[in-house]
Amino acid sequence: ENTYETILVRREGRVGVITLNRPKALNALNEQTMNDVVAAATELDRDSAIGAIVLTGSEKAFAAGADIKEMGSKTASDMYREDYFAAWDGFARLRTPKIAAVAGYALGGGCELAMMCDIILAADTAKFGQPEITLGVIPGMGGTQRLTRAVGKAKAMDLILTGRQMDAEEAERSGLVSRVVPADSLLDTALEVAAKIGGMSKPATQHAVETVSAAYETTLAAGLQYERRVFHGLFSTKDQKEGMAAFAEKRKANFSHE
Ligand code: CO8
Repeated sequence: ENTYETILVRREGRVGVITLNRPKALNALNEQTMNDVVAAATELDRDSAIGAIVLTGSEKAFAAGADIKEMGSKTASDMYREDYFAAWDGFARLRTPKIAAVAGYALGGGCELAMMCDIILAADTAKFGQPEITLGVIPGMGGTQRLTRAVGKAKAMDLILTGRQMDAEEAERSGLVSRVVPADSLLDTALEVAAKIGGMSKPATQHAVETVSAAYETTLAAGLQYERRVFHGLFSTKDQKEGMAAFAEKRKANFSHE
């Protein structure tokens, strides 16, 4: 399965693991990485044998941002014509739960890529930041929008205008990450969380991802209506019948992901 240039892909039970693998560039994200991650994650998303995706990097860096060397000499017209990095939207949109397991640097596009995932788990070594301002630009892969929704305006402005890094503890306190764990147990924790999610009904977890994500984009009334429609609709799945029968029969549910 490792036919990719910039990432490693493996499966552990119902969990797909994508590891960013450009160690010499601290996993800086170039177009090849984007194409690799989007292709691998899309394949995992479509596979009913996979119930969760873990995206991780190295001990030193989740990803130190978009590849500055690839971008540096492009003109505005190049960027517009290529619609540079727009394909990342295809990753953000996938509905199979995605967990970012972040150790070391998650800067610029690296922080933005983590925020495209549904859950961020951080090692105590993690450092988050949007340093684009120091390069004479602003975040361009969702930082001004997703970070602001995650941590609020005051902290987002502070981070984006100064370019400073935020450690794991501050990231947890601010609501950007769901848990901080010792660096040497990061991957085990991520795999454990992913295996647990992967054992649930995949249609249910996918709809949970879609409905929670909608809370970022809609009014409360429309979101509640959407949630109720999705809830009603899930009664068409075999997994709903199995899950509720298993409860009544005091046994563990055995989901078929249909
Ligand atoms: N791009 C390219 N190469 C990088 C990047 C990067 N973002 N980050 C690190 N590298 C390379 C370094 O150039 C170096 O290569 P070499 O050995 O050939 O000189 C190698 O990785 C190791 O890096 P350092 O020697 O700098 O390692 P340090 O431990 O001294 O420092 C840091 C680590 C602090 C992470 C430092 O590397 C750094 O500041 N990196 C840049 C961080 C940054 O500014 N990121 C934001 C990039 S811009 C961005 O992400 C915009 C996204 C939106 C694009 C959307 C388009 C529409």
